[in-house]
Amino acid sequence: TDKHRWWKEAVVYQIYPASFLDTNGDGWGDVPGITQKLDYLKDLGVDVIWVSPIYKSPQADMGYDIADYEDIDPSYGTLADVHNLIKETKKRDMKLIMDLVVNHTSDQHDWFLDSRSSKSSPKRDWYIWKPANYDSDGNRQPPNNWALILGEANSAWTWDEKTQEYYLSLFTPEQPDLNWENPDVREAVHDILRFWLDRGASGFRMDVINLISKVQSFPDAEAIVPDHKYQPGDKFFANGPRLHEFLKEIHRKVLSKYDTLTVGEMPFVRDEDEIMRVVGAESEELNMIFAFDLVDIDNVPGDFKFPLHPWDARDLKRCVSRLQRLMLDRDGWNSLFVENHDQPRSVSRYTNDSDEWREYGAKLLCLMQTTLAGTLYVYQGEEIGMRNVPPSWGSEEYKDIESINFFKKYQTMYPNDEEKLAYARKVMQRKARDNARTPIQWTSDAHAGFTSPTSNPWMRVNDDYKEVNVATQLANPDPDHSVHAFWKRGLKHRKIHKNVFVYGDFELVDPEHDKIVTYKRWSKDEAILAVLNFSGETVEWTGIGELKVKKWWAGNYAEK
Ligand code: TEU
Ligand code: CA
Repeated sequence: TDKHRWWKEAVVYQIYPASFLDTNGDGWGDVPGITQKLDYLKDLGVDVIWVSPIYKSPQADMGYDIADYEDIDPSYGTLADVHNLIKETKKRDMKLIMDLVVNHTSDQHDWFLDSRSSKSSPKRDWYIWKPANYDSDGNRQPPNNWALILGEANSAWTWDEKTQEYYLSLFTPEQPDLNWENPDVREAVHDILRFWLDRGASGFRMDVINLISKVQSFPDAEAIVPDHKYQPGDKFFANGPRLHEFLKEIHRKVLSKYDTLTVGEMPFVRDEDEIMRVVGAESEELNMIFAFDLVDIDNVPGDFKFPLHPWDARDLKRCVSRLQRLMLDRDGWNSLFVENHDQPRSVSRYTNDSDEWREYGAKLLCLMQTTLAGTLYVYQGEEIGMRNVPPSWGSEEYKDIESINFFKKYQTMYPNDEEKLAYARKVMQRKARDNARTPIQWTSDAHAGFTSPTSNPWMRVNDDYKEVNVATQLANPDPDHSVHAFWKRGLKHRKIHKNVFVYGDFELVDPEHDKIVTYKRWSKDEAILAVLNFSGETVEWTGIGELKVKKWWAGNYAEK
């Protein structure tokens, strides 16, 4: 019990506010909409809500481009609405964590406007500016060959006409990277953390926090993706030379003075020692990270994200087991998630989402997540088994800048090649971030009850809302007949039996089986065996060996 912490046991629910609930009829979700649903979340078993960015933002990347860290975007409400939301969470013994996006700002942030105003601006050095390179034909080229993460056909460097230099903008040109080498930048970030902690926030989800330290020589990346001028540069900007120094500084100066939950988003990095440096019990950096193993399972290694990579239960077991061991053998901690606003819906990705199988698939994923160690993150809509957008939607329904850039790239590279464009549409339907960003389906009424019947949702509602919605599932509180009720029960049992599910030991059973995921979890006085069939076939499995199963606990097929 000396290792027990509230943030290990907490169930965190991620809210993507634009698509959660619209209360003023402008078709865009808002902060009062979150407050209105707190009782719903409490009843589900949620302890902490993580709200994706609601700060002032031009929304070039849905709020991950922040123009003012200490104010709320009017489209979401006011600072007073947020204070009220925090007050209402506390009333219900819940907590709220904010999304901290400080690898970059919006290009409309005052700091950047100042920085780009002239080479002698006092804020010039708050961002990463470099002179142009010139090729042998005398054409202007960016300082290196890094690709834009959300638009891989383009450079991660953006040319500024006025001051005749490039600035680094890893995600989109509207998201210039801050220069963390400058101590004033770091202090300004510390102030942002204090601002929100002093207003009652209980911690942060830290956006791409492992990208804040870059290799200062900014070398060219190795060319690994064919037919592309610009290449993934993560080797030089993920977990860079000063990352741990910067994280320890945040801890020393700010976090150590509060009782917080901190989770750092950490793409690209797999090295276990490197992860432990961040999340080890003695590290004084972060409580946990989002490791990408599970959500990268269908990505082609060394490629951009859209190509489809086949996988089976063995791959899943390798990911799961590696991350479980990190917590149990090495005294680190980790998070548990299969969905967020950057990923397709899990029921579509890992299981069969047809009408016949969707509910079974959603319950299978619930069983896996509620029985593994780690702080559990449930993404809005996951608790009712929402699925990807239908294949019938045209590319114009996709609103995410990444999807738009991806489709544009195909149109430019392969104009009028219907086969290639059909392929682009197909992989978007499988992997685009839009899949998780459609409005939450609350009811079977117009617009799924997300907004008023007479208004227009900012993004199209999934066609399946009459069958898949919260109201229908709440009306049927039997776990045999409702994904929601199944989740609610799973979360409840996870709390009651936390010694097994949160803190217990873990061992894979039958790791080489290619269709089922099987493991044991146990504490001093209880043990469970999970047998999860990830294939579309009936599997007969007799590998139970010496184990004696006393009680059938829960299954995705009807139990009665
Ligand atoms: O995501 C960063 C990230 O590395 C990925 O999850 C990325 O979005 C994905 O590979 C693209 O397909 C974070 C945010 O979660 C994301 O929404 C933002 O766009 C990004 O940072 C920039 O702030
Ligand atoms: Ca609204």
